[in-house]
This record gives sequence, C-alpha cells and structure tokens, in this order.
Amino acid sequence: MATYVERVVESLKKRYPEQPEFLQAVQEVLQSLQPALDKNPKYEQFKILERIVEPERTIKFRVDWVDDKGEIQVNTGYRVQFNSAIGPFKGGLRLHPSVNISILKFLGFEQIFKNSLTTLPIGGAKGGSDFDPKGKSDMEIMRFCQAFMTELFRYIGPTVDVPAGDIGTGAREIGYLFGKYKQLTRNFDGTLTGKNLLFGGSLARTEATGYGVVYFAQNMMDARKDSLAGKTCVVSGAGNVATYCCQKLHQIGAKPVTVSDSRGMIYDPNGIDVKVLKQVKEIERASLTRYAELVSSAKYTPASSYPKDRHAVWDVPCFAAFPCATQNELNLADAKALLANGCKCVAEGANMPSTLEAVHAFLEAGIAYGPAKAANAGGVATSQLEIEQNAGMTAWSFETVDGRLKEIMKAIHDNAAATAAEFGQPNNLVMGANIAGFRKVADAMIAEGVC
Ligand code: NDP
Ligand code: 2IT
Repeated sequence: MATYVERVVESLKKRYPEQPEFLQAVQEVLQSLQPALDKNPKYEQFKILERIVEPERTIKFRVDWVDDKGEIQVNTGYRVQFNSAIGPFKGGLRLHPSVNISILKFLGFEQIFKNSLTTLPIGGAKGGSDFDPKGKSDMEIMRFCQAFMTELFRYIGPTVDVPAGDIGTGAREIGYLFGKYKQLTRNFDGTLTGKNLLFGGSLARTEATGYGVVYFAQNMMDARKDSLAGKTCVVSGAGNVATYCCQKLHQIGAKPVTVSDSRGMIYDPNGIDVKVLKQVKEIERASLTRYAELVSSAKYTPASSYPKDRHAVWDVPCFAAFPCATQNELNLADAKALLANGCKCVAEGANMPSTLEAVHAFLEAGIAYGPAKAANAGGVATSQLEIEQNAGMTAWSFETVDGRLKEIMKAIHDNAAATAAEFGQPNNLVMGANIAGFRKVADAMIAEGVC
C-alpha cells in the first residue's frame, strides 16, 4: 500500500503535470518527512500534507509599461502567498524571463520551511514577473517596477506580506517599488525589505545571504572538526549571493577561485577579486568577460564551449562548493565531478541548485551538505531583522545585525543536526532541515484549526 507521502505526491503530479520545478521541490521535502509523519499521526489526520502543498492565495496580474521608444510592453506579475501559519507572508520577487507559476510555487514552497527554520515569525511567499531586466535603462526598470506595484500594493503590508529581492531584484528595484508603494498607500513602513539605507534599509542585509551561507558551512565544518581556512572553494553565480559569499570566504582565510553568470565562468587562481567583481556586476552590469579584461590572472570559459548538460564551475577541483546562481545548476554528473575531485562540503546559496539525483549523491558520499532552505536562510532572516528595526523606527549597527545573523545560522544548523540525529541520521541535514521546518508550521496549522 502506498504511503501518505506517495499518495500526496501522486495526486499532485496528476493535478500539476506542467509544474516540474514545483513537483521537484515538493518531492525533495516530502520524501524525508515520512519518519516524522509516522511519529505523529495527527499530521495525516489533519490533512497537513494536502493543505501545505497548496498556496493559501495566488495572485496573477497584467503589468503594462512603456519602454524608452514609447512602445507598450506587457508582462505577467505574480505573488504566491503560500503559508501564513507562523507569520506574515515573506519572500522575494524574482524578475527573470524564465519566471512562471511552477518556478514561483517551488520557491514559495521552499520559503515556508526556510522561514520556519530561521526561528523568526515569518510565513512563506514568493513573487515576480517574466520581465527581463537585462539591457533595460534605469527609467525602463523604474516604469516596470511602478506598474508592477500598482497592482501588487493591494495584497501586501507590514503584517500581511513583505516582499524583498531575489534574482533580478536588488536595491535599485526595491527602491522604485517602495517609492510607488508609499505613494499609493500613504504608508512609510517595513512592507519591503532590502531597502536603501536612506529609507529604512538594514545594515548587513545586502551581505546577509552570502555571509550566512559561509557561516552555515563553518558550522558544518566545526561539527566535523574541520575548517574552511586555507581551503580552495568554487562559487557559481556572480550576483548578490555569490559576491558576498566570495567576500566572506576571503575574510575567513579561504580562497574562492570561480564565479559564473548565465554566459560563462571565471577561474582566477589568485582568488576572486571582489572589488573588481562588484565593479563589473553591480556598477557596470556587464558580462564576466569584462572581469577577464580587468584581471590578468583570470581565465574566462564561455558556457557555450561546454557540453550542454555540464556546468564548468563544478569541474574545478575544490574542498568546498557554493552554488549561488539558480535552480538545477548542479546535476548528477556535476556532483560526481565534484566528489571525484575530493570536494568535502557543499553549501547552497541558491534555491534548489542541486537536482534530486545530485542531492542523493552528496548524501550517499557522506560529505557535509547544507541544503538551500537551511544554508541560505540568512537573507530572509536579516530581512526580518529589517522589519523589526522599521517597526521600532530604529537602526542597528552592522555588528549587531551581523552578530544576530551568525547566531541564527548556528541555531538553524544545530536544529537541523539535532532533528536529523533524533531520526537516526545525524549527518543528513536535508532530513533534519525538512522535518524541523515542517513540524513548526504543521503544529501551528493544527493549533489554528481548519480555516
Ligand atoms: P542576482 O540576480 O543578484 O544574481 C543571479 C546570478 O545568477 C547572476 O550571476 C546570473 O547571471 C546567474 N543566473 C541567473 N539565472 C541563471 C540561469 N538560468 N543560468 C545561469 N546563471 C543564471 O540574484 P541573487 O544573487 O540574489 O540570487 C541567486 C540565487 O540565490 C537565486 O537562486 C536566489 O533565489 C537565491 N537566494 C537569494 C537571496 C537573496 O537574498 N538575494 C536569498 C536566498 C536565496 P546573469 O548575470 O548572466 O543573469
Ligand atoms: O529566497 C530567499 O530567501 C530570498 N530571496 C530572500 C527573501 C527575503 O524576504 O528576504
């Protein structure tokens, strides 16, 4: 007879066959929950799985805006308000041409458990648009953001739903979104996080996700009586998370030797120069070919020169790997290449960067593997600290916020490790993070009744 998990997954596959990323995220979580479900029959009795895989509310809307040539452009906007059992909806906005409901449901679903793990009172959500920010002028970005907020503002608020950044959405976009939100609602409040420091942003929020991933990896190393100091690391991505992951690795005496974007990879044996990376990506918004022009030790490999089903970054020998670009950027062949080269630690900065097969390969090999919902939770946790500062109309020092971030990352690690041990698999942080994140939300749903 099929288990409760199998029945829910099968019914979901039938209902949403066109949502592969969402189904993948659900399977990754549900597959490891069975022991917790066996231990507490209330979860099945209260139909928690059937309920937790459906968003409480999904908003989809048209976004019309005018480009610099005076032509009207049309995009689709979304907000998936997945679960508010333990706090207001919270999660980023992704602006990328690949955005669709499957990707946003996977991200929103992951966010429920990630936010639960942070120890803070935040529910799970995600949103965004298929708008492509690449090559757009500042004024086009502004007009898009204003049009997007003209619809979204009805559904958000400081105790309702608090959006933030994600791929394609950084401080510039949050600024334009905040300006429009404030105009439409006449409220100056903490409804968006990742704001500019001039109007309520928190120190260390920009750095938080990348720093948090490294803190998480350090916690995994401490547990194994090992260290990242002096070790070679590979990082994928070249955006917010990758940049500050590289910066923190340098600070702790490790050496990040790669970064990548959608077009190619940089290998720099001297260690990635974070100042140059910021100049290229944050200021010039250019391709990584520019990094190779500016740094003589760097070698650029275009993605097009590599086999289609492989990712060049994962062929570089390393002690630790930090996938910080996007979902499914690390497949089974990539995982095997990393393991064959002696990789001992993988900490995920991106959301669901490893395929299900790659995750199983890491777990089977017994290396330190920090799944995204635990390892990259520092970003959203620090967003919640921004909300806290806004609510108190105050601003904390960088050291205060960074100190809280460090404590939170340790609490997440220790909770995932203790939960994994409780179920007899002490090294399996996938199981530990999933069960720990799930139990808090499921217990809250039961306590709040069927509504
Ligand atoms: P950015 O937009 O700042 O950077 C994204 C980077 O990933 C860019 O280098 C981009 O390349 C690359 N990338 C994006 N899509 C693809 C793709 N389809 N193929 C190859 N490369 C791609 O985003 P963030 O750094 O904020 O986000 C990176 C990851 O981290 C995402 O998975 C996000 O969900 C996750 N995350 C982000 C948090 C945050 O606080 N920002 C918090 C937790 C997780 P290019 O420049 O060519 O587009
Ligand atoms: O995936 C994520 O956790 C984020 N993009 C950050 C969300 C947030 O609300 O800060």
